[in-house]
Amino acid sequence: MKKLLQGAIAADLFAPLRLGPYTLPNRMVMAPLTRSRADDKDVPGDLAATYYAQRSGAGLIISEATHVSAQGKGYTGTPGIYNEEQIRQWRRITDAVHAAGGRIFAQLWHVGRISHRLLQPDNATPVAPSAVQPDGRVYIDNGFVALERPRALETHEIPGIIAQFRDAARNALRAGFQGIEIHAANGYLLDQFLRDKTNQRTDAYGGSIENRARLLLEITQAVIDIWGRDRVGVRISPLATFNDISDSDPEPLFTYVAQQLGALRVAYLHVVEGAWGSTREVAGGFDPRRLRLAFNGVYIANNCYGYQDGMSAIESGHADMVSYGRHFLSNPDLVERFRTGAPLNPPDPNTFYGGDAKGYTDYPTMAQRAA
Ligand code: 8OZ
Repeated sequence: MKKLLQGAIAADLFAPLRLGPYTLPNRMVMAPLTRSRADDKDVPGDLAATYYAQRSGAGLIISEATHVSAQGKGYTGTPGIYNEEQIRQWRRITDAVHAAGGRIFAQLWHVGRISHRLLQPDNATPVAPSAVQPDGRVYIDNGFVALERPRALETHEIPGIIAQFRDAARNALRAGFQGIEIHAANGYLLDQFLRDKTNQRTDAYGGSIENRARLLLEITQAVIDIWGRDRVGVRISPLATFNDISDSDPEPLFTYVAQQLGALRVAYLHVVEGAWGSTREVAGGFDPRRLRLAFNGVYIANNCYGYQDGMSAIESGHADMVSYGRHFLSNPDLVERFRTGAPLNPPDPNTFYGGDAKGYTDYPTMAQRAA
């Protein structure tokens, strides 16, 4: 039994797994999903408690990306975790998840340059490692506007960024989460520091791989100081180009990141394999197994997995857990459906972002559909 819990012998999606202090009932993770239903003060709504509780059959839920500060915001309708009202509402959400038998980690997020003055406190220019303008648009009020050229953070401002994550991690503890996932993926601030298209700094936070990884590792250590290493995970997306990001040589960069996170012995490494939301096969990419070997801890695979390839990922030892986004979005009882081979509800992209209960809390379980 002990061996099984450690994942050392053959297992499948439905085998329990020991993750830090927790025994997860299965290896299916609900991936972090932006749903854009928070209010204009970045407070998650009441429906969020129902939404997450409905998905408590997941071995682990990762919350939607949650900004650590007002500065870390880049979209309308995303929640924060930097004030009392937000903490109170997150507490209601985590209580609902626990009442339904689930576990939920908070995903902590700073968007960096993927923002706009109109979304920033005092209409300040968005911050980034370097003043490199992203190609892209941002939705504000009723339409899209172009992203702006960000301002490069001064070296003396870096401790303030680390403090934003530290404070948010403390808030998440008070809000009743089971752990933290640090969002270092998909072209947001920490990924902007990692990759050389967006990091052109000449101080200790730019240049070499070691320097570009420094901010992520310092933030990870700051969050560990509050939560302990075994309740902190990190999400990366080495080959994703979403949000106009890339690196000239991603393999050594992300192998180093995986090694260093392994040395810190964090709870898990969550990897968006390939191109976010589309395919795991990317021309000129590298085999994510290298990351797993370098990390040497619990590895969560993500990106377009289904039942069959998810099972194979676990059975072959490629991954310890698999995270599902769209499937969990439209199937609150996804674990049961996979277990029984039941058909899946298709997700409706029109209700992914913003709106109300439609496409949020009204996807039926198998039992509800049968009734
Ligand atoms: C889709 C739309 C808005 C944000 C990410 C937080 O990619 C996101 C996100 C995804 O990690």
